[in-house]
Amino acid sequence: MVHEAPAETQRVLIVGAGFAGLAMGITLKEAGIDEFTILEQADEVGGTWRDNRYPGCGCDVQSHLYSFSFEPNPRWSRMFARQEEILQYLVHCTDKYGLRPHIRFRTAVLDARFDEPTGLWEVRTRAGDVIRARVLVTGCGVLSRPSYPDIAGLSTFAGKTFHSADWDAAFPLEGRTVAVIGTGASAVQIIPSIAPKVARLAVYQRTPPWVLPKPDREIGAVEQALFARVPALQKALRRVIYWQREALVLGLAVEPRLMKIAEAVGRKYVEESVADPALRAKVLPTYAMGCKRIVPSNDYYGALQRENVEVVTEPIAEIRANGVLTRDGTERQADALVLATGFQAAEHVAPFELRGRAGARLDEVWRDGAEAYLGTTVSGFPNLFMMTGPNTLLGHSSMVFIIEAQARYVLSSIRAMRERRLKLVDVRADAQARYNERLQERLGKTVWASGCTSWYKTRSGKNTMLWPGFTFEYRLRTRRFEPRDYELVPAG
Ligand code: N01
Repeated sequence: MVHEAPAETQRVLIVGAGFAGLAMGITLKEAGIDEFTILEQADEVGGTWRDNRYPGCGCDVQSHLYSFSFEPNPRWSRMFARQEEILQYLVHCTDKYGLRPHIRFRTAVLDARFDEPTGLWEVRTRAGDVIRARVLVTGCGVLSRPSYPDIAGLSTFAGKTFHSADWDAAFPLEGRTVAVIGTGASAVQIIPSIAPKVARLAVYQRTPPWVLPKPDREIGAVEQALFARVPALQKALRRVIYWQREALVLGLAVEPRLMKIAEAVGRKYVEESVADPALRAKVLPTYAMGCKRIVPSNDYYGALQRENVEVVTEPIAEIRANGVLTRDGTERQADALVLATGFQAAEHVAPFELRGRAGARLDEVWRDGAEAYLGTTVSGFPNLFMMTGPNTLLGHSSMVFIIEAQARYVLSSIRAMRERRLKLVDVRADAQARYNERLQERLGKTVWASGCTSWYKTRSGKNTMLWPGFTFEYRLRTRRFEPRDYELVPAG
């Protein structure tokens, strides 16, 4: 006989305890809303900063900005903190804001179904529990599902295979012959960190990244003490960093020709850093800067010029048991293969099976590319709010800024539901369509549409990832729930 556990009912159910889920929890708590639960599949908070532990892992946005506005950390040890320090910060926030009692660890969600008569989401966990919730918030991240390259013979490799997002620190790379596939943001951090340790390193580059110098440095005890004593100083620094980064939008999204200025800086950086003209030609990108994410690094070009490092631009033909064969017939031996090949992002599939009104499945609704309203709500999926949903990502600044804006928007929606005694809110299809039409029109004029391939776009070329403008515009537009954009169904 099968016993179904009785379902419990929550006011707000949040999935994921990374930056987004934690921000949502803190925002609710600070607003006096205590009836919420966060489901987390792992056994600690941190999301991407818990999972990505590859050598050299850190943030390429300055920590004074890449942190919550309401929880400045005067003790950042460098301008661009490393993974462990960011993870520690998130653990600190979890404890300080009393979120731990709200989090159910080791609880993965299997699926969620909207029940129209009750206006509740029914969420099933992998363990078979059913949790009902008036409001469901997904904070599952976009860059959480590793992308494994479709290269012939990959599974026949006899050595150790790592993906950047699933690093096995127990496997020492010292003295090994290593192949790294990919030269995106993750690879640019991994390569300089492992190059001095390994015997030989072959970097398989398909498209070179635009690299700019990174204004990184340690932050000494005196400066840290000053930030602790005079919080206004740290706030001022945060503002400076914010506006410096926002200025990039002028080139990325307003007038792409302005990117030529930044390209000149990037080209000069290559010329000054890379002595060998053949290597210079290999690493100098031929697409517009910013079309793919710009990667800051002070040690990447240096690492590529080490005696034991080789940059291979010949396409990979296949992976063999003991190495990598390129199309020119050369086989390079390898005992470890590092796949820095990114994430399955742009298809923006639902994080788990989500069924909205009339049983519609989100992955089917999104077959031709993900779409939402303000990157947060999707028509036909009432009372569902997605953190870092379609077209909320950034190519230039801190996602934490967007996450905070979104959390406030969700709070405003929850308040409206409570004040108006609503059973459900469902964004109007016409409001969502108009919003996306304008969004895609704007994206068509940006540098991201200038002809490169990137994880920002679906296979058919639709940019489902990036916000098309300044981040303050996003914040203004999400400052409160607008009832006229939604179908509102009153309770009973
Ligand atoms: O992944 P990517 P990532 N054969 O998709 C190559 C964030 N992040 O993990 O460009 C050969 O950028 C692919 O080549 P190409 C950040 O938002 C942030 O590095 O497609 N090569 C590319 O070089 C970032 O943008 C931080 O031609 C293949 C690489 O693999 C996002 O994560 C740090 C291939 C993939 O690059 C993803 O970055 C790290 C194949 N079959 C990451 N398939 C911060 O600091 C793929 N490639 C905040």
